[in-house]
Amino acid sequence: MKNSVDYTLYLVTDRGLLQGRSLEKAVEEAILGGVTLVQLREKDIDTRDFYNIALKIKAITSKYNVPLIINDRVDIALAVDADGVHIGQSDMEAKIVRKLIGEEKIIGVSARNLDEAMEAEKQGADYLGVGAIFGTTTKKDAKNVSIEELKRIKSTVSIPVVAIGGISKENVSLLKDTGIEGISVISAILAEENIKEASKNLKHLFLK
Ligand code: TZP
Ligand code: MG
Repeated sequence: MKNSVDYTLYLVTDRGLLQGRSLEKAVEEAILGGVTLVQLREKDIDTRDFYNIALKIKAITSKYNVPLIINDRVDIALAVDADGVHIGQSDMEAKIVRKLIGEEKIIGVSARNLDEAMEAEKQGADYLGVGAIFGTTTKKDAKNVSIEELKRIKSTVSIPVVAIGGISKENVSLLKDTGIEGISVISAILAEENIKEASKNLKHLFLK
């Protein structure tokens, strides 16, 4: 399964952007619009709440056969039998996560330059999230990564690469000749009134 993951349109969640709408409904709409992979990303939340949300989101992603990745938390991923974990540069290292989570699960690593990308691949990452490519207000401490660096990473590593950070319908076409496997998006999907249409539109613009 982990070798056949479709990275084309990778939704990362942020409940803060939903303006009262439920995360379950938002994720379902996004999947109906063409999202191929979902990452549950929660900051400042109690473990039990994170677990309960993860269970609910897992029910939706399983219904549509879309893989679910959990941000940072190996324990939550194992507890809900998610498909994998996404870790950043200050989280536990990929090789340690691999020992805990096993060979079958997906490990994604955030990389901001070629060195981080190569190290993550060496440690057994299954894919890389590279960004922030465009300016973003969703992650306050995000550092900018140029499209040139993204291309360098893509042409050096053998694992799938997704771009993240400020990707919108206005700029997604700038990523088309980079060769990346997919785009990872928060606000251009979840802050939109019509989540399904926004997803459909982004996917179309990225693939066209
Ligand atoms: N990592 C790098 S940028 C970012 C993360 C989690 C936020 C992306 O959010 P948006 O709203 O798609 O810019
Ligand atoms: Mg992290």
